Amino acid sequence: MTQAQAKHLKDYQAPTFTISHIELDFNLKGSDTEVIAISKIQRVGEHSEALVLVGEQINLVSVHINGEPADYQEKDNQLSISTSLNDFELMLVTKQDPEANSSLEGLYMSDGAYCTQCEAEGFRRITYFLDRPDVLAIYTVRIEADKAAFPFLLSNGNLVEKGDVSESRQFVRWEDPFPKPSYLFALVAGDFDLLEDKFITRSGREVKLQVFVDKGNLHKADHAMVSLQKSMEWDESRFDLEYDLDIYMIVAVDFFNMGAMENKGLNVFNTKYVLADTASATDEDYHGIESVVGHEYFHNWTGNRVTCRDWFQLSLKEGLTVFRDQEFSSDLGSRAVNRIQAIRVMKNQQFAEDAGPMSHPIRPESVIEMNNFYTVTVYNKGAEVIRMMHTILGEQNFQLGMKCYFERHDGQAVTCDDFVNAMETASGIDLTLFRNWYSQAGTPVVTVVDQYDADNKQYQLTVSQSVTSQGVKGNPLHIPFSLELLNSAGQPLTNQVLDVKEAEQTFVFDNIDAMPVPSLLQDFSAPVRLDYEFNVDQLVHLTRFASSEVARWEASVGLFSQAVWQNVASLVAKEAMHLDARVIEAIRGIILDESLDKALVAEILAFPSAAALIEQVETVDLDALQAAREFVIDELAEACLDELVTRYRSLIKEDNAASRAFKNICLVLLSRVSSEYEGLVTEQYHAATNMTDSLAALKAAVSGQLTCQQTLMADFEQKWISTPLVMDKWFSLQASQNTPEVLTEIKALTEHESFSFNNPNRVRSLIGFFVAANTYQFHDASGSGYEYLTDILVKLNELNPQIAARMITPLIQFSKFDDGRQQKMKACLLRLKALPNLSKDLFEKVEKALEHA
Ligand code: B3K
Ligand code: ZN
Repeated sequence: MTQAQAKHLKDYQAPTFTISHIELDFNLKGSDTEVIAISKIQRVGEHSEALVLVGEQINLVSVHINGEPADYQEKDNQLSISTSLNDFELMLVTKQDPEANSSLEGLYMSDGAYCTQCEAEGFRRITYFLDRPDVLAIYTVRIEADKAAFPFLLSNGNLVEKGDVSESRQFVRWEDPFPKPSYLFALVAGDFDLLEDKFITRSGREVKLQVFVDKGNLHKADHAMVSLQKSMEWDESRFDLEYDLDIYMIVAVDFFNMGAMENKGLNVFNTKYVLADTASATDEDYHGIESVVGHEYFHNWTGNRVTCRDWFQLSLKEGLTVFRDQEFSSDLGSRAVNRIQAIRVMKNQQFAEDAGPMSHPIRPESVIEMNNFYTVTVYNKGAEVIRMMHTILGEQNFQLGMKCYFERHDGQAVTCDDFVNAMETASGIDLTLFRNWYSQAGTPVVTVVDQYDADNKQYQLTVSQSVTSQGVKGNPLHIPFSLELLNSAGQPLTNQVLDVKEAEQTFVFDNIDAMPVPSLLQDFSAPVRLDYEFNVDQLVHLTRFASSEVARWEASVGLFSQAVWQNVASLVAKEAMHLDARVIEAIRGIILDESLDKALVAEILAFPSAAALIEQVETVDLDALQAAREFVIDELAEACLDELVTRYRSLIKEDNAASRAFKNICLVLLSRVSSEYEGLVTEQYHAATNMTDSLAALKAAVSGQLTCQQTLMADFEQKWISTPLVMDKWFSLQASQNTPEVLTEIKALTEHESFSFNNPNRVRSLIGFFVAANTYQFHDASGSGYEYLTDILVKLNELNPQIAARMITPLIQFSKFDDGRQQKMKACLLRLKALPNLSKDLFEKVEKALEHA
């Protein structure tokens, strides 16, 4: 039965009891696993209410208070305990079967190892508890298990005791000195290979670093270890933050619902974000590992030392930590490329979320299933909001604000307002209007109209803003609007950040000799849609002269997008398609410009995806879009053939990630123009000494539908059949095929020996990839893609509701599609709504989508 009770931020109440200490005793015995929890509980304030704890999917064996059987009631996942005591010890005994737990929340098994995932509300699947982030307790954990099968028994904090219970069983005891909320609790028991190293903090303390991986994978743990060391060093130098325990552990498991989890001192990671060697991981994988290892490490201060008062404040830790990991990657690698990738997530995914039924402010006001709010809005728009504060305050004031935040709140569970207050106090800058970013949903539209007055040598910009979310109009926001003005020779006249605070404002620039070309909203200085009518000449000028590399990329996206939409219009008007020679020349110039960062050129030549283009318009004719997009890319590739071949041939000789990225995009473009280049593809595939190059060759073969495709795919499969993370890449490639047969093939692949519906990585790589990235085939007019996704969701609704709710996204973002497709998507949602056992996770999204239908 669905329990679909929404919780509201406005109803927040402080806890009426608190728990200062908890001693957990795990007796790991498969389906008969027992947990004894002894908590020291204190009544808060004067009241006579019962103590109400929450628990799910566990069997209660006994309840004692101060050693005596207690008076309790267990109903609807709540354990209500009546007592007049103000300060007491509660002992609970519960049993559960981790092997039967396919939701991967609470205590479960991954490939024979026990592990836990408690955020957001998984601890209640371990014992009845005050499972809310504003109850902070000191944890002591005893784990007992079979010695041979589980040589490593891990939990948070420091190992204080270890011994044998019998010949076959051993125990350990861990103590975490830092009070923490239950969502940061973790336990792992298993047999692993272990990579050990250390880090000396700037105050001279030695921290033991451990990375645990599945047996046989030790050689793939180095990059994660180095990334951890770099993260520790960076947090000291840029944020003045030092690690606080004597040990930091990372465990990689293959069965995991998301990327990783920042449990205190014991991070649990998806293998995807740990394991790498050049043979099996791409440059992109290496970058992802560095960024996620950093992200989880940075949580130790922004999340663990200072945590959230309630889950509505999730962006307090996530927005801030994403901002920190983005800065980490940008300080270590290319700032422009990292920024471009972050902008893509915002424009392609977050804007779509904000335009759909799941639109919510970065601090949501109402939630049914908390797991549904680990969103691109809370994380990525949340990070943009922190970035805007950073832009408004500047690095120095921002760091003073961080310092003030930790001085005030270390060891506490606080709100987003507390963070903004600290920034305001430390900088002296008024952030009153800025706070609207936390409470308002929707993507603001910033419209710019410019005018040049030759007599007075004045250039004038009128900037207006408006935001509506689900029909509700919002208030003006404080928008840092970064701009550069370029003269006709490409020289910068000014580069500054305007403070836009009103519904409409005019900015005047004096001593401007001629109409300049404006680079607007540089580097995406605010998460808004920019509405300004650029013409082709202006965009070409910007691709050549904008000081910001990100702005050059943006201008190229503008050129490409305009070309596609003009051709869509031509198709609708039954006119011939055409590509402006100026666009071709601009792209040719970029391919030939040796002074440009190769990684940037690769980003430019990646051209906006169908999904990215759909985000630019209100409604879409998918068939016309496909034809127009393919036409523009083909025209560009054909026109630049010689240049692409030349650059490809010289790039082959270089051995670095940026050159590989540029070279591989050349190969993809060449392979779509003519089968003449098939030789280059097979040559690269066979000569490749790293996964980046072999996978790129394979991609070129699949996207160009070359005859070698089948042979290469079969070769790859046979080579990597025992490496699950590489098979994920193969599954995604299969799912990426833009052919009508792809759905039949996907169905067959769910029977493949490497595939399992129980493993989220496999499900995401095959089915998740198809629904999210194979836009044309998923949205086939027959509705077959929608029906298939619905069949899968029915299955996952029982197996793993969190994954089901993640994958439903393309089915609820239907507003831009034609009536026929919309009707078919809605029919699928109705089918889900009728399920007798619909999970809270799917219920919340299906209901919202149907409300907006
Ligand atoms: N905090 C975790 C995410 C937990 C998701 C729960 N459904 C990972 C992270 O953001 O670092
Ligand atoms: Zn996080």
